[in-house]
Amino acid sequence: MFKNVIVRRPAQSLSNGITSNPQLGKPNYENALVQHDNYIKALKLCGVNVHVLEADERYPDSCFVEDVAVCTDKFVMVTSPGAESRKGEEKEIVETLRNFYEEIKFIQAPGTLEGGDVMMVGDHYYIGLSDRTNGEGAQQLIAALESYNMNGSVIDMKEMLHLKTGLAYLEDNILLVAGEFISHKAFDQYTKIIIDEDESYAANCIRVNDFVLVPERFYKTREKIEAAGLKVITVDTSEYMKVDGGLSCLSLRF
Ligand code: CIR
Repeated sequence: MFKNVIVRRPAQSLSNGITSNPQLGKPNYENALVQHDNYIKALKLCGVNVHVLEADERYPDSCFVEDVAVCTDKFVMVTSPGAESRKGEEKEIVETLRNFYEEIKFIQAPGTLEGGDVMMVGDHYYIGLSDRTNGEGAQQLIAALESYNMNGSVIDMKEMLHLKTGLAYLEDNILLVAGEFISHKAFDQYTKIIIDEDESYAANCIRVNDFVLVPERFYKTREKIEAAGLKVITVDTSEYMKVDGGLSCLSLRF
């Protein structure tokens, strides 16, 4: 069960966020704020306490707070973003994390790691080796996990921005999979829900206690998740999609 969630309000500079989809246009700030309000409301429906941090204009992507820390039951790892414009964002979360964790660890250079590349399945953490997360960063996280009797493994990847761009663990052995992860051997033991190519953005869902948050207007994905017996809440994240962000990126859950 998750008790706490941390989010950061979007900055007006979100329009300068990193994107691989410039053809979608720039995010509209007013809409982004409304969508963020609705995201917070949906999280509250899941029964968690939502801690809302102020916008940080210096970092266009700072609302994607998932990338700056990896929260486990026993410790928190402050990451080291691989994207140049995001370096330093991680420092701004440390004071907040001190309210929740006694054990705070830090990824050290030359290691890089972004939380979007880390997927928790019980005590096991899958770590995607993406353009943002390198082997050194992954090994530092694995060593920290092992010192607390947990473990991790690395996943090679080629196409996706982050591991969780194409994967979401929905508990009960159910895994949402898209694109390059559909036939990845590492995930053979799971009951897979395969995301259609035209809905691949919707692979970035989150299970929060009794509900799965699913992006709005991805009808086939929603149907498949409901058919697996799970309760769905939809949230519109279209403004965040324009800068490659989704439901998981917008929060830290622990
Ligand atoms: C970035 O490229 O860093 C942001 N525009 C999007 C971050 C998405 N975060 C995530 O998938 N965890």
